[in-house]
This record gives sequence, structure tokens and C-alpha cells, in this order.
Amino acid sequence: MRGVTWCMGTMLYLCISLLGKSHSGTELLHSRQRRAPADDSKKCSYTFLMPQQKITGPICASATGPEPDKDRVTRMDISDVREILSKQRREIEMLQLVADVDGNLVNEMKLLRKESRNMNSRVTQLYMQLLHEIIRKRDNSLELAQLENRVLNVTTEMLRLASRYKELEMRFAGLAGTVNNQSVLIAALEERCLRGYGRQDLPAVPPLVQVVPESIPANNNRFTNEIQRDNNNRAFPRGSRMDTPTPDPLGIPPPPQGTLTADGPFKDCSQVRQAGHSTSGMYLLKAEGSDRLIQAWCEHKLDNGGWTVFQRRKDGSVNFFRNWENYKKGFGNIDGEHWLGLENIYNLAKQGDYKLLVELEDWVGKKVYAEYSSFHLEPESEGFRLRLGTYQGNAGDSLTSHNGKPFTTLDRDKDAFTGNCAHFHKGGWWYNACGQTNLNGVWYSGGVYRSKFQDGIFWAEYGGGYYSLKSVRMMIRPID
Ligand SMILES: [Ca+2]
Repeated sequence: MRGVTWCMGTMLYLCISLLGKSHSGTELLHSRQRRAPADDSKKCSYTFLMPQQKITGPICASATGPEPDKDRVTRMDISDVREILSKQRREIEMLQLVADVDGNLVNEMKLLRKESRNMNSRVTQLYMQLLHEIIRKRDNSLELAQLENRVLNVTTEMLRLASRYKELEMRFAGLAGTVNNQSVLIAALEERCLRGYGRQDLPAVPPLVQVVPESIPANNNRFTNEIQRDNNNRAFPRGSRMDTPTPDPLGIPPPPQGTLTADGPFKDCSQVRQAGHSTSGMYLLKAEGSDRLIQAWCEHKLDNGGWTVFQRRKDGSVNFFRNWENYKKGFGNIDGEHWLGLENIYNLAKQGDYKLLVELEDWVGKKVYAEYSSFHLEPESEGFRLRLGTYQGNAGDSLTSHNGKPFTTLDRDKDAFTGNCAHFHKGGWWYNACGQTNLNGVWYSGGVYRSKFQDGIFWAEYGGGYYSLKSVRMMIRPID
């Protein structure tokens, strides 16, 4: 029995020595070993003193071995712990990483918040702008509507005026017809009167102009009895003064009313030009040897300027069928149709050697001229007889046949015809019997006219006796 106990003790020792020497229980064994005799080392390293136990029953070897001590730390535990530790370390690292990532996320979040705030303010700003735009557009549409209304109003007014104009035009045409009929009637009555006085032997009508021009100005197929109308078809009462100057058919802008220069008076327009004035317009003149001031139109745009205009026709706005006194003193509007007056023309032209320029314009806007190398009038005692030099120009010479003739008006017959040429030609002129030109006649619209007498503004060499010119000017300038 003793042998069995020993062997079991030896086996237990071997088991402990295998497990390691650090355990306190093992140390206890060591201390016991150290106390064991040296000669026993060959048999067993440790001597176990075990209490003797009386074995009464059979000894059974347990197949499962002794129950493990729960408090004992094994190498496996350590490795487990190490593993756990490393696992925790990894987790810590992981958490660290996650914490870092979270930190970045927080920063990003802050940035995003800031950006969001900025975006919000930007959106607010844009919204305000949008509101502003909407308001502005609404205003614009209101303004547009107002403008449309105004356009509509103006259009209505325009239509109203157009219809009124048409009405007036019709009335005018009616009146013109009446005037024409009355003219014919008056002529017939006059003829009857003359017969009544036993003067049937006298020719009632002066010979017609025999000149048949080679070419009548174009646009000549319009026969008309419409008299005293301007090219805009506006009618003016005969002899009345217009409130505003009409557009100049010869391209000269009319001056503003009352813009007479402070300079002067000048002896003529040539002197005005020499004084440095280059604008055509009204100037104050005073002929040498005369104490009378004259308002005259100076033409400075034509042929170096310096022309004194003494006669002008352009729109039929002034009645030229006047008496001697009127033709002597002058009439009309200086910035429109006018006659400067025989006395003034006489006084101006006797100051030196003057030449005459007659400018004619037809109804297609073509201008021609007739220039006479010298010009002056004889005094009133000689009936303001016309004195002309030689002709040059492209209008043809229709005035030389009037050279040396005194002036005739309705109330002062000095012409070579048995009757009064002024009566038939309805103007005042240096009539012969009666003549090749009638620049103070009746202003007809459209060119070719139809009348009992040749009373239009004609220049026989240019258009014949039945072509009334659109505009005419007569002007003088000292000979160069
Ligand atoms: Ca006569």
C-alpha cells in the first residue's frame, strides 16, 4: 500500500513540475523538496508526506481526472487575455479612427451649416430681386398700356382731322368751281357792257401767246381750275398773311419770325453779304438817296449770294391782282410771296449797275434761270419803265419783249394793247400787248391750267402760255 501512495505522489509532482514553478503551491512543494535527503534524488525529486489513510475499500482510478481549479490562471487564459487586449487595442484604434472621422464630419457639418446660412441669405436676396422685377414689370406694363391708349387717341384724332381735311377740301373744290364760274360770268357781263357802250369794234381779248415750246415740262397732263392752292393742297385766303412761314420750295429755310439782324440798314443785299452775313433771310435796307427803310429778303445761298429778292411766288398765298398804289409800295410777306414795290426796286437799282436774275421752278422740281446783264427802272413819271440788258440762261428769253415798257395795273393802263392787259392777265406787269411772260399772274396748282385768259404765272419760252410755274423769284445784284 505504501508503494502505491508513493507512486501517486510522484505522478502528482511530475504533473505540477510540468505546469510551472511560479505557482504558490509549487513553491510549497519546492520547500519540501529542499528538505528531502540528497540520496533520494535518484528515486524521486520530492517527498510527499501524506497522511496515512486506511484504505478499506477498493481503490478506483478516476477516468476524467481531478476537477480543474477555477481560480488557477492558465497559459491559455493569458493568451486569451492577450488576445482580448489586442482586440480591445484594435477596437480602440478603430474607435480613434471613427472619432477622427467624426471630428472631420463635424467640421464638414459646420462648414455646410455656414454655407447653408449663406445660401439662405442669397436666396432671400434673389427673392427680393425677383419681387422688385415683378413690380417693375407691372409698372412697365402699366406704362405700355398708357402709351397704347395715347397712340389710340392720337390715331383717332388723326382720323378725325383727315376726315375734316377731306371735308374742307371738298368745300374748297366747290368754292373754286363757283369762283371760276363767276369769273366766266363776269367776263361775259363785261363783254356785254362793252357792247352796250358801242365798242364792239374793239378786240375783247388780247392775242394769246403764240410761242409753242418744244417741250412742256413733264407732268403736264393735269388740267385744273384749282387756283390759289399750295403744293400741300392747303388753301389760303387770297391776300391774307399766313401765321407761319410755309416750307420754301426752293430749299431756303424760312427764318424765324422777327429775326431781323440788328445790323444795317444796308444799301443792298450785296453789302449785307460783304458785311459777313451768309444766312439768307430778312435784312433791313435803305437805298442811297432815299429815306425809306426797306425790309427785304437777301438770298445768300445762290451763286455766291448778295441777291436782293424783289418778287417771289411759291404757294398762291398772296393775291397779286392789285392796283397801282399796291404795286408802287409793295405787298405780301417778305419770307413768303411778296412784291417789294416799284418805288423800292427803282431806288435800289439806281444805286449802281445791277443785273437781274429770274429763277423759275416747274412742277417736277426742275429749276431754270434767265439772267439779264443789266437792270433798272425809270422813275414813276416814266411809269417805272423796264430797262434790261442782254439775256443769258437756260429758261429762254421771254422778258426782252417787255423791255422798255412801262408798268401797267388794273387802274393804270400803260400797255400797248387796246384793252388793259392787267385785266386779262390778272396782275401787274410791264405789259406790251400783252406779253410773253406774266410772273405776277394767278398761281395755279399743277402746271398746265385751263382758263379763258392766259392769266397764269407763265414764261412762254419755258412751258408756254398755259403752263403756270410752281415758284418764281426775281432778284438783283450789282454787276461783278
Ligand atoms: Ca392798254
